[in-house]
Amino acid sequence: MMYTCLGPQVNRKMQRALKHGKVTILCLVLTVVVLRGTIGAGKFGTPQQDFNEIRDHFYMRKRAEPHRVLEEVQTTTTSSSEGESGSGSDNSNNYNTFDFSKILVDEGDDDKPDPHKPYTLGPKISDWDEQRSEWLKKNQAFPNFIGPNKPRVLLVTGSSPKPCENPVGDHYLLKSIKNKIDYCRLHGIEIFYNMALLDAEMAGFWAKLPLIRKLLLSHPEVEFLWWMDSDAMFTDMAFELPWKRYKDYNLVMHGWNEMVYDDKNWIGLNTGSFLLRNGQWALDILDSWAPMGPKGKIRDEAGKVLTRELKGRPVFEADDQSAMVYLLATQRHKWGNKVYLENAYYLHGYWGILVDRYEEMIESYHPGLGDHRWPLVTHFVGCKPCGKFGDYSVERCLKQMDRAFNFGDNQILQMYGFTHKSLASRRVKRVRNETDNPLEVKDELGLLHPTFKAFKVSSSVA
Ligand SMILES: [Mn+2]
Repeated sequence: MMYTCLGPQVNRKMQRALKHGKVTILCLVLTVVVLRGTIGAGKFGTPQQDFNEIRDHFYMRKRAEPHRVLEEVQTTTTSSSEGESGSGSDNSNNYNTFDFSKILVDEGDDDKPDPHKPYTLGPKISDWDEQRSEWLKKNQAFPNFIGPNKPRVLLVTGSSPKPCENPVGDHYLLKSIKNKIDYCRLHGIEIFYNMALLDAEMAGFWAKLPLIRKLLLSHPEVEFLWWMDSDAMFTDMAFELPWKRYKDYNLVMHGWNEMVYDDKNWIGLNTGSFLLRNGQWALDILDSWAPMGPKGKIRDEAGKVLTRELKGRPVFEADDQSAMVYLLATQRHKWGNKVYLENAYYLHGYWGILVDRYEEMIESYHPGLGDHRWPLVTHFVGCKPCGKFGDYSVERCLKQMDRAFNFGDNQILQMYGFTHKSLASRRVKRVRNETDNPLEVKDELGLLHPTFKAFKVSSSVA
């Protein structure tokens, strides 16, 4: 109809233009098809995912030309499929398609350490007990005990300064820190979340050592530092540690004396969740613990020694846990009398033996027990949701981490009259009716105002 209204000349021109357009579109489609084939984008992905994968591929290779073409294609797809209004051509407001690597600045290499200098965590300090008690005397507003048998505790955890390999890993880190914040708020414990690598030599599982030393020295008011891995979660929100039991000890780890001292078994103790008392003893054991840590040749060679000397240890570079077993097993006379290996409750609890029993625990027991009936901590050893590869199926790890999180979170939600619909569900349901007498409500576990959190009214405070 439109063609007939125009002259034959114009008509032919338009047909030619249309043909050109068709060829252009055909070329684009072919490009995408070929790219999908050659770089192996997701076989069953949506077109959106395919474009993301293709785009990521090119960002990785830093090839500007094809990436520009693809971004244009993508812009048109998203705006047409989602019917976006507004300025149109500009995609810079879209978080979904933004390539995060654009803002990651590479700051270059770290300073290379002098290979002839032996590694130390810091300047030698040998009178920390005197320095610290002097400080505590002068600063009585910052006591190291906040109640009878209630030491001031700093829980320290953290994760890599980089985003996770898969963004879902960051979501699990968020769940993990939320879980720790909940426990610590209830128990009057302070939290430190570290994301900085303080000492490039001590990357990986060794990073906690320089961090712990720094925090002990900067916070003399802290009596116990509680290290907890980011892959460990509190599953008993009501369990208060038996602080009195540890009054004569400086290091508390989950473990068994026979397995460490007799068998030298590399899993005789676990360093994913442990307590270290602030004092000269702590600085000394950190100094003795650290030498296998520096990455590269030292760590690799030390790994061989540990695998040879410890029972059941696979071949890999030196790790902090094996080094601790080795240190205690070979120098029991030096450290043993101040180390408490706890197994009366789960200061660390291996997830494999706990997660399938949560329903049974709910059926038969209640929070506050901390042991096999209701574990204080569920530790996802071998799951690496923030890394590239773990030792277990990703699906099992993430599913079970959700269950552990919800298991713990139900104890928080009950205070406010809610619970998760199931251990697998993010959604919640009401378990208590609203009331116009909110202060009359007593929560089931008494966690709204637990006695272990009550502040002592001190007479020394004016
Ligand atoms: Mn761990």
